[in-house]
Amino acid sequence: MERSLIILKPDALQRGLVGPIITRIEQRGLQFIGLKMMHIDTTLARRHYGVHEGKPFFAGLVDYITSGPVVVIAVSGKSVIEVVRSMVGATNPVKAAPGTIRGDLALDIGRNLIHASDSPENGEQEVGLFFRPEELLQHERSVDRWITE
Ligand code: D4T
Repeated sequence: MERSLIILKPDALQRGLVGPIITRIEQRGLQFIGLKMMHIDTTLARRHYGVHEGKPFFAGLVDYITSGPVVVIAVSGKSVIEVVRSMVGATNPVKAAPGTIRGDLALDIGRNLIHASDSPENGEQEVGLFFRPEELLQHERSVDRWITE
């Protein structure tokens, strides 16, 4: 089982796109194990985007992700990293395929609506960074046998 951290970034909330984006993820059959609204502070933003420290877009990225409330979601399942990344689309919405979240709903790399973990290792690390263990509710769903064989 993999875990992925999804962040619906401040533009998703401001634009009223939380519902439509969550609906896409939920309708795919993915299992949510954690979900909350929060305001990311600078310390957490710098940790989360630490790999980009020193790059020209780093300051703008931290400003953007800390500019308002976000919704963070932890999802769990087989191949969930690849499944969610393919639903999200390319980092730059200009290059994101139609049918993806960014390809349908976003236009600018600096306002690309959503984050999703890019490897199983980063998924574990990021879920641990944004959720306390007691906030994660792994549970059985009776519908799962109709979603995975
Ligand atoms: P996030 O991490 O926000 O889900 O985006 P991605 O995983 O798709 O892409 P990323 O880590 O490479 O980039 C993080 C974040 O930085 C912004 N960015 C990126 C930017 O503003 N200019 C750039 O040139 C790049 C590469 C967009 C996403």
